Amino acid sequence: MSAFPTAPTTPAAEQRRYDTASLQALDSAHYLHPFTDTQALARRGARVITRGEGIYVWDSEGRKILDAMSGLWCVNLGYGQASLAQAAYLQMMELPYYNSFFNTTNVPAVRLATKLCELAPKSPGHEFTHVFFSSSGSESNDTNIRMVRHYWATRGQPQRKVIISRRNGYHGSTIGGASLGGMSAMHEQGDLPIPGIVHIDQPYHLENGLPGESEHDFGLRMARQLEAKILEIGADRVAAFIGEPVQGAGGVIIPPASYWPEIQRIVDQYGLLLISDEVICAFGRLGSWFAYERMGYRPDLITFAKGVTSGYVPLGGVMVSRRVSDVLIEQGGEFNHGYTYSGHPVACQVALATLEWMEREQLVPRVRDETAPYLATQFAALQDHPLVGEARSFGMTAGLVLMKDKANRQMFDADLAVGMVCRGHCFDNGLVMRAVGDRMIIAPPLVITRAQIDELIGLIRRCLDLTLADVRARGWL
Ligand code: PXG
Repeated sequence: MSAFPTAPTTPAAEQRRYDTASLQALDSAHYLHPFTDTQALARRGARVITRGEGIYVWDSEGRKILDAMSGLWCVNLGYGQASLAQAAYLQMMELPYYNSFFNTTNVPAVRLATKLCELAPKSPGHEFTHVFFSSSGSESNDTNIRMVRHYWATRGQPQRKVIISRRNGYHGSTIGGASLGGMSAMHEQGDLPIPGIVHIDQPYHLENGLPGESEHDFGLRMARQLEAKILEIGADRVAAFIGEPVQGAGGVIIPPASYWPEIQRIVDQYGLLLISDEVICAFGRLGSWFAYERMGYRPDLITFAKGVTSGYVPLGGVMVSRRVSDVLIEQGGEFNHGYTYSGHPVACQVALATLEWMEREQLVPRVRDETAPYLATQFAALQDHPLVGEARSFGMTAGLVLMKDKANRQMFDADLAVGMVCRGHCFDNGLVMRAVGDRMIIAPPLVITRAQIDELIGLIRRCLDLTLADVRARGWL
């Protein structure tokens, strides 16, 4: 058998046969994976994922896995959605590509930009009028850096360049995106952040809260770090603040309810732009089309990607509110920025099919009123497990903390990497659940049903039990 079966000519109804060992050998010989120690992966061999259906994927050995991470926070409609594939096929046959430079445009990009502006809520003095397209979240945040600096220069304040972000935030992996992000391991490689980007603390009560401090007070205190930072730098030098509504890659960090309204107050007081990085949180993930609706703030710019096409093809972008678009369009002249694939017709057509499917199936209200509240109750119940110190969800994101001694809020020694032990048990038991340190996180496809949530919670509980037995056997408890 060749390592490579022929490319699919028909949808796979049943398991194809693969030579897993050969694929793994070629994988380690030629494929540099993202965020991966290639040498360590070569020893273990990558798991080869070969197909998906609904909320499940299968590997090359035929093992079924419940994908509680929606791929990488993106396959919101689950696998095997024929209408998305059909949209891509038909658009490829009609017009697979044309650029949006040099006074040209294309129909899917126009329709999608219009649709996205319609979907964002309007309030007096606040609406989204325009969309700039890219192919990823990272590119979109690079666009944000350039756009906010161009905005302030156009307004006659070119010194207003600094962007304030948060430690343990994630905004992508390009030089700009990784600089905006607050991941120290990323900053260590390649002298990041670039100049003009500074970080404040994240609103993570468990790590940064003071003894006895309420969540409410903690939220206000963390938001006020923004004010202190603005005053330290000088308000006339600060261009924007960027944050994720709920931090995803950082471990599903759900801010206290007091946090975002206070950020809004500070942003208004000092006049900076507010960027809501909704690459994970938009398009129903938090039970609303856009995440800021649930959080009590009004961004000037929204970063989006991932769920806009349910991950079926790459697409990202920046939604631009009237405050910014009026200045850019009326006074900004040419914005010297763009990507070959800005407004890619196939990607935009798949996005339109995604949004149409969501509207037809009433997916956002279903998540908000039905499945997310059910997940919230079932997930929080995991807190009775001896290893679980805290278990919370927001919409279709959830995180729990593995603790050595939950009564005394004592964590395991980080070097033991208990989260990775737990992740290993998940892997072996047909469940994709991520470990971020000792936080175990999920973001299941938005199409997950109540019965599937029961199955998911059952799997998590089984893996927690196995982890507990393992940790005891190793003498760590
Ligand atoms: N912003 C946010 C909030 C993200 O979550 C990006 C920007 C960058 O998007 P692209 O499309 O350039 O990857 C992301 C991406 C993880 C993980 O470990 C999360 C992301 C990407 C890779 C890994 O959870 N989020």
